[in-house]
Amino acid sequence: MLRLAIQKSGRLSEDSLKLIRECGISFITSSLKLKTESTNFPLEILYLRDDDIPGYVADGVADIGIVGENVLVEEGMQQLAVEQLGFSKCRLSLAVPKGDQYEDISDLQGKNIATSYPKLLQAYLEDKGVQANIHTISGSVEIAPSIGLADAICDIVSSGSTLISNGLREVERVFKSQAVLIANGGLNDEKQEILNKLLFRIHAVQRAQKAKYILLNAPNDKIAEISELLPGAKSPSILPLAEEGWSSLHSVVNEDDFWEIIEKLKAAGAQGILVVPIEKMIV
Ligand code: PRT
Ligand code: ZN
Repeated sequence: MLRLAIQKSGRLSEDSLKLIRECGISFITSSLKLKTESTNFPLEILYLRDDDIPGYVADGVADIGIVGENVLVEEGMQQLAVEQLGFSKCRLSLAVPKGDQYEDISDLQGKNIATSYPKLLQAYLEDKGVQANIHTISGSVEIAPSIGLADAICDIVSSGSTLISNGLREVERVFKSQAVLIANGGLNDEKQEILNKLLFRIHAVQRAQKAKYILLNAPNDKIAEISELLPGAKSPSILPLAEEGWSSLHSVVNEDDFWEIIEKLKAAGAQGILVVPIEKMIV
């Protein structure tokens, strides 16, 4: 049985559980429980505070875990990272009161900066050749300038609305983060095999999230031109329609180039275009 540590309650919890469920792994959750076992996969889930996850994985109390890269790197444990998971995207940024003069990072020379991420901030300032006084606080960093505790802050930002509502302006991006899967370096063969199975499923889910299944009708004399526009897994599947001279083409397109392709397909004579989500994608 592989032991997975996820955040008990916070911004990573829901998406971590969703990913595991999308991998077809069932389990019963209860807010009172500290751990659960899957009913159909050799996985046990431990619910922990996010800050404790890297340490527990490094010590082998948990075999694998899901945590923000910001926490992982701040704790100096980036060697545990297996792969980025694409959710809980955010950035660690420097911000100053919005009325303050700020041109570049040298304006922070000798200033007081409040943060919960002293190591990441220190590394950034050193890289830029700036010396500042870092005040480490564990929460409510955004109020530090207004209570006179600091001249600037360095905190996690996602939409930016917390900064705005506290009269602050984002001036530097220190670190980009997202959820990452981490693993203990010394897993035995059995556990490694379970992890490989889990990764196989995660990859299938991730691939499917980026891809869309596309179906369209085309006159037969346009099939070659339209097929060129459809990258697909291999080449499009082509089925004759009941109407003479027409075919149905099926393929897969990437979400990122989706709108551009649709325009081109229409221009090339495609009709009745349907785009549907894909649940899993195995290559
Ligand atoms: O209790 P526990 O210690 O487990 O949780 P926590 O309170 O330490 O962490 P939590 O749940 O707040 O965040 C967990 C992880 O989610 C972080 O380590 C990041 O990797 C990621 N994440 C993604 C965020 C945000 N987005 C985020 N917006 N973490 C925090 N915030 C906070 C930020 O600190 C600020 O207060 O949200 C506010 C800013 O949000 P916007 O949208 O107003 O910019
Ligand atoms: Zn935390």
